[in-house]
Amino acid sequence: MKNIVLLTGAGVSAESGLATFRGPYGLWEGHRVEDVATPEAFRRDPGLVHAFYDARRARLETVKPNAAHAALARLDAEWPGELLLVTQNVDDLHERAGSRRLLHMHGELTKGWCLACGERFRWRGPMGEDACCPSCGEQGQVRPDIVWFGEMPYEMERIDDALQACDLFLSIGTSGAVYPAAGFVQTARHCGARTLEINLEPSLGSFMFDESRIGKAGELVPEWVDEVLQSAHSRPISR
Ligand code: BJW
Repeated sequence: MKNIVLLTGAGVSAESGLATFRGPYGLWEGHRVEDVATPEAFRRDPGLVHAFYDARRARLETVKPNAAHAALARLDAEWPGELLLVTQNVDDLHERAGSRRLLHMHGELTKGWCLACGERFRWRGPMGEDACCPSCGEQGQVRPDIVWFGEMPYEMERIDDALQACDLFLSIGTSGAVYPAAGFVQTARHCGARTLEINLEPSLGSFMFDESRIGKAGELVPEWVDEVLQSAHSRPISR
């Protein structure tokens, strides 16, 4: 086993205190994510959509990475083969824990995107409807750099290449409700990878995995990382 692709979802950040999207506490002030995370919702009611992301950006400053983020960062540092951590999460807890081989397929809360000049830039604090672009100076054209429903997730070619080349695909803390991420297991499996999921409950695509470990990411991910690193250290990897 040389090449690993990891997919994370909201469940990996739940024990840090960030809400997941679906399930009993998955609503934001009565709105489903499908109703606020769309370009149509932003055109219809930009104030509502900015309020959703401004509240989550503020919350992000109050939370810390948990044991699952830390274990994945350790794996990144110590794994001698190829590794790619693809996160659907827009929080920055993986990078704060130390992960480097990481990409955010659904964008980042800490970035803005100017619809006037196309620039993307770091953003701290509230954005709101009147935000001014730090690049071109245009006001009211800045949106969160987030991939909404109907928009193309970032870096799909790089992800697809990694999935086709991986020996092990691990999905952590995601319900399997949103595509294309929900289909990654099929690509990896089709290309011969072993597939494992770690989730609090069986995901919608659970039947497609070779193995499911059911429980909290903060407990099961460090255990799994120990197992994988022990086996790598006892069996040198041929490159
Ligand atoms: C724990 C835990 C603990 C809790 N330990 N576990 C029909 C079929 C196929 C596709 C489609 C379709 N109709 C429409 C589509 C496409 C659409 C889609 O998938 N829709 C579905 C609703 C069906 N997808 C898209 O539009 C995507 N783009 C696309 O397909 O582009 C191609 C294209 C473009 C244009 C034209 C034509 C084609 C874009 C998807 C963008 C998703 N964006 C969001 C919001 C933005 C980011 C943000 O605001 O944060 O991303 S939606 C939201 O869901 C967010 C998440 O990243 C994403 C996934 O959620 P996740 O992470 O799985 O969270 P939950 O809450 O669902 O699950 C958490 C899990 O953790 C649960 O299972 C818990 O049990 C578990 N858990 N605590 C371990 N402690």
